[in-house]
Amino acid sequence: MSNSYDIIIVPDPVLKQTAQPVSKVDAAVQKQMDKMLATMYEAPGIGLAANQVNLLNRVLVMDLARKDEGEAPTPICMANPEIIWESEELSVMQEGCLSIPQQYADVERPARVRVKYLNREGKQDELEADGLLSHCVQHEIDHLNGVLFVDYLSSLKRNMMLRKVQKLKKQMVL
Ligand code: GNR
Ligand code: NI
Repeated sequence: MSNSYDIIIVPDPVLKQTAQPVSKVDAAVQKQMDKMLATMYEAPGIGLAANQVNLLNRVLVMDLARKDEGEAPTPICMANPEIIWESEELSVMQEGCLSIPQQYADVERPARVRVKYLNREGKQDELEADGLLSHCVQHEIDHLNGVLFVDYLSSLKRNMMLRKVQKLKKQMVL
């Protein structure tokens, strides 16, 4: 009956798995999207992918509105997202991940992307994103492909961050 999911923290095999396309956006998928949004807002974070809540369908949610600064929510729900265009220009931004708590690193990605997806109503839609939204949607699609932002770092940095999260888990700081 809970209105939110538990967020999976590294290491967990579900975070390395590829999520499968949804055949249609039915009531169950809409309910999942709503519950993922609630989970993301509660965390709080600006994006959440199905793998992070132990589900392996290609569903993600995002909202970059600053609720703490009084902005109205601007939820974006996507099923079966596909990057159909990416800029040659690259962008470096500091990223974090709810599945790798309290760890942050610069990640380089295409600066702008165009994404095709099914929206919450099951209709084809497209989003062209730049800046933080571009990093976020690419970060979430990576999750659906079993890829984490630390996978772009050197193994030294990656292992350091993963060890820090283990230590946090053991100290029960979470
Ligand atoms: O809350 C989040 N912030 C963030 C910042 C920069 C780039 C990507 C993100 S997504 C992250 C939430 C998360 O882990 N989504 O998978
Ligand atoms: Ni993440």
